Amino acid sequence: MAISDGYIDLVEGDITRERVDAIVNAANSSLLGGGGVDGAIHRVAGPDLLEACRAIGGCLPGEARVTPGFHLPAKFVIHTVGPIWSGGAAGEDTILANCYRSCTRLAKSMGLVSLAFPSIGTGAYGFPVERASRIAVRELRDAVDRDPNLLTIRVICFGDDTFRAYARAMEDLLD
Ligand code: AR6
Repeated sequence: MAISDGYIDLVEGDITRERVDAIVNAANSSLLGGGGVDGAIHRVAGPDLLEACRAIGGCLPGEARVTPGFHLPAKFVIHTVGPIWSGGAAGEDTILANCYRSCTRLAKSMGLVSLAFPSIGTGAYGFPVERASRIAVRELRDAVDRDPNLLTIRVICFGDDTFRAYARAMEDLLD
């Protein structure tokens, strides 16, 4: 399943298969791997990715760091760290928005023009997907508006529930 609003291509699938300039990883602050999309990316990229992450030494929530993609079809991996959901009054929205901004800013500084994002924060970290999808859609549309060189932003949803939440957010947030 796939839809587009002229800013974002929304796709149901597996981000490790994306042949783009960079895929985004929903990592943790250690950058030393984990489950979910992080585990999937490390499995396909191979052990060199862990070494590259170890050399970086960590990443604060809302920030982003880049490594090569190694055995992935994507050239680079942009690692970002979402907020750990604790009810929504602890700055989670801002941290999540900062994740998207940090990733697109880093991509722009490197001249990368095609990016694929997972649904950051909505798995192990527990961010409600309806709320997260609205933040993601808003931030990614703003990024496209700010950077005319950004050709492609894909959001890769793992499963139908996530896809439907993002599709609703794209529809509801049309001006
Ligand atoms: N392609 C695209 N999306 C995926 C894939 C995939 N191959 N696999 C899972 N997802 P999560 P978080 C979706 O838990 O909530 C890790 O252990 C998943 O269904 O990966 O930011 C890290 O090391 C969900 O919709 O990331 C951290 O410790 C979305 O990706 C922690 O989890 C995000 O779920 C980060 O938690």
